[in-house]
Amino acid sequence: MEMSQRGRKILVPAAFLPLIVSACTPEPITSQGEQVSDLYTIFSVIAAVIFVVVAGLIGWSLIRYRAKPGDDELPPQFHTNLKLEITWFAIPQVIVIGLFIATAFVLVDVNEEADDPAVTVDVEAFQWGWRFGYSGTDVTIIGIPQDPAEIVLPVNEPITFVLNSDDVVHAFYIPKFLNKRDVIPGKENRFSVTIQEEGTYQGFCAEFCGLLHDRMPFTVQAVSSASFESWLEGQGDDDGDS
Ligand SMILES: [Cu+2]
Repeated sequence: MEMSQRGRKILVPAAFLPLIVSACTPEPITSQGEQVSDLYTIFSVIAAVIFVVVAGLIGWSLIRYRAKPGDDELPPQFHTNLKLEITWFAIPQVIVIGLFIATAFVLVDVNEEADDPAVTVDVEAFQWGWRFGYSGTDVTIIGIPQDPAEIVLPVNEPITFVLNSDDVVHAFYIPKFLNKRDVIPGKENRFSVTIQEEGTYQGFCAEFCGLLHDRMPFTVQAVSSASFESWLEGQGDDDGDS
């Protein structure tokens, strides 16, 4: 009786592992981020089930086969159980192949560039700030440590970011996108997202790039298409100064 209660004390919290793990992931606000988040959840649930089964079996065999008073000899020893060995080889293979396929599908989807993005933002990173150019307009928003950039983007429309660096390697990171891309001098990186929720989201440089690396935050404000259009027009009137 005491054994099963103790077992339950360990196994019940273990069942909450996926919740604990997924709590570490920011709530995604893009359709691509949602796919990544779902993938995390699948991994977490499978990992939690494996943990519970393995820990449970170890616990059970420790208790069930423990030495009892008067047990002076080793229990019968045996080796080779082909069926069992094939089973415990096959199960992890199936799980890993399944996770690999699921990951490949998500990666292909997430990396797919929008055919006809509503907005293309040319992002240039430099020591230490960002230059955001709205392609097809002369609107440019520049952020420096004393005055971080605030950019505005529409929701429910595909947006493509084109990343370039003036100097060293930086990384473009908006945690709520669940997406982080290196910004490499001489190599253009591109990705597309569709933001699904209006709001203000913080962005960072996520690659140590020198003294003021930590002073490169920027803000993304996601608004309705109509608000975005009028904001963009307003920026044009100001000669694109932020
Ligand atoms: Cu940087």
